[in-house]
Amino acid sequence: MSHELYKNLIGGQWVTAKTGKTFLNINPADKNDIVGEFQSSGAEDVDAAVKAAEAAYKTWRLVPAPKRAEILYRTGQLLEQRKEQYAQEMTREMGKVIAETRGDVQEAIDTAYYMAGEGRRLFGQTTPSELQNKFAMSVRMPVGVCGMIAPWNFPMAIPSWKLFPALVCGNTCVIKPAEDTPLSTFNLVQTLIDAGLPKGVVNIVTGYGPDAGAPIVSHPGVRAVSFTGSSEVGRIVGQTAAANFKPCSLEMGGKNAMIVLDDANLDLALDGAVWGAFGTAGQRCTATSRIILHKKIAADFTEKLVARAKALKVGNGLDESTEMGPQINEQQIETSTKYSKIAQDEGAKLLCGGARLADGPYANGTFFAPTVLAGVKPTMRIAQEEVFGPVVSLIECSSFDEALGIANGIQYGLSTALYSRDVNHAYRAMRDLEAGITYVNAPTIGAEVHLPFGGVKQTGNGHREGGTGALDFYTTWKSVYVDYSDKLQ
Ligand code: TXE
Repeated sequence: MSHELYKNLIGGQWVTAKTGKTFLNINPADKNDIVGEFQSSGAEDVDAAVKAAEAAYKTWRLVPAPKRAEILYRTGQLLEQRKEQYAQEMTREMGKVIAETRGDVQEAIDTAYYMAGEGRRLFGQTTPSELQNKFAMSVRMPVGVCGMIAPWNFPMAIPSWKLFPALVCGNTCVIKPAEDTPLSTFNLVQTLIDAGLPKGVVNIVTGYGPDAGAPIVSHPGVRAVSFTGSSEVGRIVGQTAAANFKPCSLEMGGKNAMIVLDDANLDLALDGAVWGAFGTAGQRCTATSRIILHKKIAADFTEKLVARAKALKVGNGLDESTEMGPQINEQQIETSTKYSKIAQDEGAKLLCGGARLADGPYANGTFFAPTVLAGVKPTMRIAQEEVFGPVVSLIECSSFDEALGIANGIQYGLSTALYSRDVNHAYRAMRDLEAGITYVNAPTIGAEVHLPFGGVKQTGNGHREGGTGALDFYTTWKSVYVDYSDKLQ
């Protein structure tokens, strides 16, 4: 079957990479289905994209913010019309089930409308001055050209979290989507263009991380970098940005805990566990990967969770009845397989899954069985390291205090959940769980776009996407003093 060739978007033109190389975007549910062919770009292509963004910045920064916002508003409207088509294409390139890819596009729609509203706010401050006849204020200024490096697990939502606030603030952008899911970024940016975005304001360069991502981070014309991805790459990106004195937003991994106490609504907790652990086939930075169970309810909860995990319908996400899609690629299969084995070697008990699904309908894809491991101890590698697959660890505890200690005893700090009907426990969880996000009686996944998103400890470097935190990253403060005394000082 023939497939489409996609080109880089530089200065409003669709151009091939100077490298002359391309790569294929393949459906993880069916390796024979080629979604598209994309440019495998290098430093020269990035340089051209940055120069185009610098040229566009000269005029875009002067467009009034409410007018920039109108383009985002129209983008939201167009995305609503295109939602089903884009969701289907996203499931084809990423694998997650169609209900989730509809949610991914919806997240971009919500972000478009939310950031469109910010175009009429972008508040600064007026303050008293120390002197008579002098006025003092602080105003938000755009940063300039922003570089964006995106992962594959939220192929449209995450690019929208980066692009939309950057644009409303008056920045221009060079974005590199993940090599596994570039099409959704093209769909998003095409929608911005159809909504009236001027040429060169957003530029797309596709390719592999070291070839096309690294030059974005080090390019002197790029004034800020936003990265979502692995901790290993995040460290390199952060170090390069720091060496060049660039603001850099890093959002990386998680090892998210759900605590279930003996006074919890167990059915609710069970639903939260299944969705949190196996939604997006476990490939979320907020996925529930540790469930800390009070020993009084542990046996009952475990039995029901295993039954639910075994009953999940795994398959092609385009089938409406599928509950869990494939892993994005072979590397993710290897990681899930490796950690299932490491856990057992360290003494955990495999209750279900633990292996690739390779037969019959699964033969052409990268499918992994929903996996539950019991008897996990907090110090085991499976309880400490991110798997990013449908693999959940069950850890028993005897008290709420012990549960808090286990939940906090990791290097990450992204999302956490407590299931309990005790209001005192709920407020203590809110205060004491070391994480950027805490849910009470809800799973570890399900962020809303107008709240800050990000983590503490090694999950990130303190910046937030979503909410007004994004505006803080994509603007820089300028203090302005106006002396209207008409006197020599
Ligand atoms: O991530 P990478 P991968 C975690 C998760 C997963 C692991 C590997 O644990 O198993 O990362 O996934 C670009 N300079 N998360 O390999 O490599 C790359 O091209 C600049 C968590 O996909 O970090 C892609 O666009 N850029 C995460 C992006 O970085 C580079 C979501 C992410 O790729 C680069 C995804 C370089 N040297 C994975 N090398 C989350 N927080 O949700 C790669 N890239």
